[in-house]
Amino acid sequence: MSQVQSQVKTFGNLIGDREVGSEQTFASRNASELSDVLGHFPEATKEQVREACLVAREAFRSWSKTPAPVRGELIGTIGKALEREKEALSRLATREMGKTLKEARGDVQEAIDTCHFFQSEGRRLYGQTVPSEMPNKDLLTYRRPLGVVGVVTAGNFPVAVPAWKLIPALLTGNTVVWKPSEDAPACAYALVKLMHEAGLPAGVLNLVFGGGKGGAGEHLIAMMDEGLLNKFAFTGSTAVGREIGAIAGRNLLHPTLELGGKNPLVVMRDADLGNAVAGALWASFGTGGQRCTSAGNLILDAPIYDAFKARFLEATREIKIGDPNKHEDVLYGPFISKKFFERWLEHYAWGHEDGATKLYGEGRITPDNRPEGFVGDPEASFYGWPTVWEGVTPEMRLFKTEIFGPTINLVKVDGFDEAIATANAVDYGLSSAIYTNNRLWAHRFKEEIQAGMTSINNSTTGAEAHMPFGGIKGSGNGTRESGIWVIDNYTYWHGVNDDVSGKLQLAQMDTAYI
Ligand code: UN1
Repeated sequence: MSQVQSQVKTFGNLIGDREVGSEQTFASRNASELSDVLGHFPEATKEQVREACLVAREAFRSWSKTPAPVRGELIGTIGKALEREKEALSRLATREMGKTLKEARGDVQEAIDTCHFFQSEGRRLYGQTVPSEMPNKDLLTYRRPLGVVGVVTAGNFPVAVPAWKLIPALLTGNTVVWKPSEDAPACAYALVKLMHEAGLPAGVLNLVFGGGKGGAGEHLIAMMDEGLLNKFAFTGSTAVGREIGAIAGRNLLHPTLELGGKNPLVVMRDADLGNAVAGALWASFGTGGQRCTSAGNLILDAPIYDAFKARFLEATREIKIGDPNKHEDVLYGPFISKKFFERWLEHYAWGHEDGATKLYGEGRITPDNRPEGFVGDPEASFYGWPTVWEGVTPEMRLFKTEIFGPTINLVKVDGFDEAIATANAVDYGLSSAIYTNNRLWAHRFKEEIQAGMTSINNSTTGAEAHMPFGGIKGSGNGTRESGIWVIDNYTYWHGVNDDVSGKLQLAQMDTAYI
């Protein structure tokens, strides 16, 4: 082990008030400089994951009884701590995940906004009083926490997306065991430490590290079958989401599932082309295409096809790519991991085999093959060329499959009806966008698009922290994150009949009957 590596810290799982290591560890690396190790993290064993669930179960007893306004105040304190640590946490996210600093700041800001939003919800976890059929009887409803929530998150939004789950789950009185992405464990550790230091009691939020398949993620999912979890919340692939959904289903749990997307961005013949090109460029290549809200297909109305294509390609050639730790002005950095890079690279073969035409892009950026705007060290990490395809049709894998990297398809259609049919011809339904000034087309798009989120004259990305986030079809099971709707996912309704009449009163029955 070299001098430098031996100074790298080894972190533990955070279970209750203990930091617990495991025999096996994995390294988290600077996404832009793979030789730079941020830390070593444990591969939590099944016993450790079970232990974390038991600790969370114990902590639930007191946390669920803590008055909701008090829990809300604590969420507010966490929000303030995040504000104080915003710059440090953003830089950590940029280093670990490879997104630009501007975006990392947005990632942390979204978590801060989430805290601000839910802080006061602690004072608004209203129930209802309901009129009874009978005199001298009160009917009341209460929201109750579910219990222990298992959380598994992806690495592309290492702060915001976990916060979408942790903050409302905790606010409503649940306790949590969180398994973050193996691509962003340092951000997770920093976030949980910050929450504990802000005053969150030990055991209320537990952190276990490791991989998905065969690792801590799978162990946590298995805890549903052991009866140790009352809810599961997941952001990640549709394939894993389906497995979680099946296991949750047989345990009668209703999981929160935020899954993949293949989001259409439509540009109609009357659109403001400058605005559309800017939005499409960001939707396609921002975050290196590694958002679940990134655009997957640009569906272009025939009359503007050539003009759009020319301007889009010109803008694509000018994209600045490189190490976001060193260059604040790059549009995107490296892939979050080799695994994601390799998956992305595979789509080149699909494109060629299925008969699409590649207009731009050369796969991995290498020392002797780099785009004009590249300012990084190609050997330090995995960088992908911004890639543009045309002649893509709905049967092709390029059209149908979420690729999660810097690649985009130009799909030519003729008129609104074909545009909307093409936009709906994928198995996903997360985000969507249309560029048009025609109010009827915009209206019809809102009505007819199969998606959980829609932008009119803006990118497919960029949902705000108080709007319902989530999809339909292969993008999820209808649960939502962000905003007030989330409360329903982390609580159940408890109906209470309080009879003060002093005699037996029966609903739906004539009392004289008994
Ligand atoms: C994700 O990619 O998992 O709407 C979340 C957006 C961000 C969140 C993306 N606010 O693009």
